[in-house]
Amino acid sequence: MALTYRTAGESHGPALYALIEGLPAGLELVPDDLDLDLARRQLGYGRGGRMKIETDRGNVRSGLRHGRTIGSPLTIEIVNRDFANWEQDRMAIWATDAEVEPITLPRPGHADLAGMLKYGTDDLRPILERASARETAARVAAGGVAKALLRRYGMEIRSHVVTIGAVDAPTRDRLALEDFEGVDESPVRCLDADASAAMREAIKTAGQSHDTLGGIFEVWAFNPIPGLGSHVTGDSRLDSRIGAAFMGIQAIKGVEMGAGFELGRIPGSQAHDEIYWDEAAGYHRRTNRSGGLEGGMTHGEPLVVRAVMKPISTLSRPLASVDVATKEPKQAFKERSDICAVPAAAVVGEAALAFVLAQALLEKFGGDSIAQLDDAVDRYRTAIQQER
Ligand code: EPS
Repeated sequence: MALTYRTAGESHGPALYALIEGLPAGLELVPDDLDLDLARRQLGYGRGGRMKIETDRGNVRSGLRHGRTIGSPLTIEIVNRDFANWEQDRMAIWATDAEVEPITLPRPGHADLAGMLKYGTDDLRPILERASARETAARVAAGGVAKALLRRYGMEIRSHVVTIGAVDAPTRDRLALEDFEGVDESPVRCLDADASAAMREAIKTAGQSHDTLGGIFEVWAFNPIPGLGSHVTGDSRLDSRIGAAFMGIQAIKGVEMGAGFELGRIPGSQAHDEIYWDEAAGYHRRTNRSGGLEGGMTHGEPLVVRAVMKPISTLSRPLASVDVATKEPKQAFKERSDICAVPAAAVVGEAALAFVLAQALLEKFGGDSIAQLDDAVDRYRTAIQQER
């Protein structure tokens, strides 16, 4: 059975849910596999008031017994504490006598207008509730499960923020797993102390001028087993799946792997990663401009994915819009939001990459139980070891 996940839940509804199918039986999980990443997603300088209300925790509702998966669908619930403030009126589940004014002033950059047209609603609330990046809490919980599976085979995922607004961190090419140790201590999850301070300042200034900021983050997967993904079809190339997973994150407008768009500016002699072999390291590269993928397959160097997040589209000094009820020009709707959520988006990116890699792992090695998966991975590793 293929590994898949779905999420459900509204931003101000009772809870968010992730439903994961296709996990092998016998995978050990502990609450921290879900909760540490859920807490990391809530951090970052520039988050709004909502993060003070919520303490996101993954409540497992099915699929786990005595801390191990049993092969059945795994359901994770993340309660929205804020629902208590909405359930009487704006987000009442059942028909209510409460007076709730429709919101008719769509925000430029948000799903509001297109969603209203598509779903035939004169109120943008039902659109924004599901479009909200609050949904990413459920993805992060699913990613925590994927990370636990990958960790068993030595694969580790990390992320850092490289740009916020006009502030770029110095470029770092060959990062090691240890380089990420202190990244969560930076208020913007940036590896460079000076850039971190400048990014924080930029967010503060943006907030003071009623503005918002986007940025760029990078996600790394260390020690990928070589040969995950495939060159044989477009949709089995890992590049295409990683691209889709990242572009599917709210507010992401571009993705690149390795040297990405820079590869269009340099000749082939400088673009590709030359191949070396020695007894100790086996096949290896001294550069990683491919970002760990050739022909849609992992080749053993770390995966490096970079994504750009546009600035949050809820502005406290709103942009021009149109009242959908009257067609009069008006300023867009405003509501509590973040000034910058790029540090959180990087944690969501980790979950996206982890899930794609976990899918590729199970696709290649199969198995209904962890013991069967272990055997298949061991056999393959022995076989490619002999190649070294
Ligand atoms: C978010 C929760 C939301 C927003 C943000 C992300 O909470 P609220 O709307 O109640 O303030 O802070 O959502 C958006 C950026 C958006 O555009 O909707 C979260 O948990 O990440």
